[in-house]
Amino acid sequence: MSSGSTIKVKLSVDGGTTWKDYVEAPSTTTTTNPTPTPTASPTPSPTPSTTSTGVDNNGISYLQTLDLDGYQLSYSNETFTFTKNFRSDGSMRMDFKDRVRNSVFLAGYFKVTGSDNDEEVSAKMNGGPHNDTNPEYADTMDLGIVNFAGTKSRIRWEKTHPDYSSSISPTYSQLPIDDIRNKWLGFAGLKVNLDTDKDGQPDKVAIIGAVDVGGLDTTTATLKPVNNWKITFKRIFSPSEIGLKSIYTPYVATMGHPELAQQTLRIDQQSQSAWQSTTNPPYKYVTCKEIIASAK
Ligand SMILES: [Ca+2]
Repeated sequence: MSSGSTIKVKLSVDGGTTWKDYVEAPSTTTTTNPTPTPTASPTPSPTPSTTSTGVDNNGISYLQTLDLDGYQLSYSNETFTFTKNFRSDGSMRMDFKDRVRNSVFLAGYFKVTGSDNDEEVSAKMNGGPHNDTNPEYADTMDLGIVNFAGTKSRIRWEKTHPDYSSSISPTYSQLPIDDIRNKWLGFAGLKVNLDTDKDGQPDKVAIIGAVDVGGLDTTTATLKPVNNWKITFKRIFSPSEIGLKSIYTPYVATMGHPELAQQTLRIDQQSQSAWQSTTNPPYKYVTCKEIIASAK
């Protein structure tokens, strides 16, 4: 933008020579080089550290299972790497020990076999190691996402290994679903801390189980998740209902052993050799993610 500038010139105003201020009128006829409007350099989009919409690297939806309760779930700290704990007795366990996650999402797609209708796909959340060395470290929320028959779900508390509480039923579910065996289906377990009175501290815990009854799209070579999720277990617990030593973070983390925090997906009565296959094992897209619930 050009504007008048004050310059001193000699003007003959009184027959002599007198310094007068002369203000140059802004030019309207010549376009001087306009100051170039700076092109806004786009702020580079950082890789989002959390996300609430879309799907993960394998096509699993970032589930919003507490939408109707007024919470948005944000996902972060994802891992797709787990410790294979595939046992000869048929118990297949996928252990995530990479970090403490106070609220957690566990999921995977499995082609389950087995004759026992009441075996189940389970998610062991908010816990620690299960062994006889420190049996009190277990302190686990053990969610039976669904039984093999597709008719039941439950949660139990394992305060000390191997002592379980009695089973607690969901307050909401979309069960029954079809029998889950001999087809690819998705299974998810969530433990979510909730701050219902908005004082910045968690005061309730939502436990949710879900099954992608659409399973994997076999018409695509990449077998993408269909994401037709049905709730198999949903209940929001007050702390007094949870028979554990530590509710909002794994007990081992409160005992100075955060490295022992563990989340596990477990399915019993499976074929160990099938699960050890390097070419076509009956599991895919197994993942563990941290969740944060925020009031909408
Ligand atoms: Ca609170």
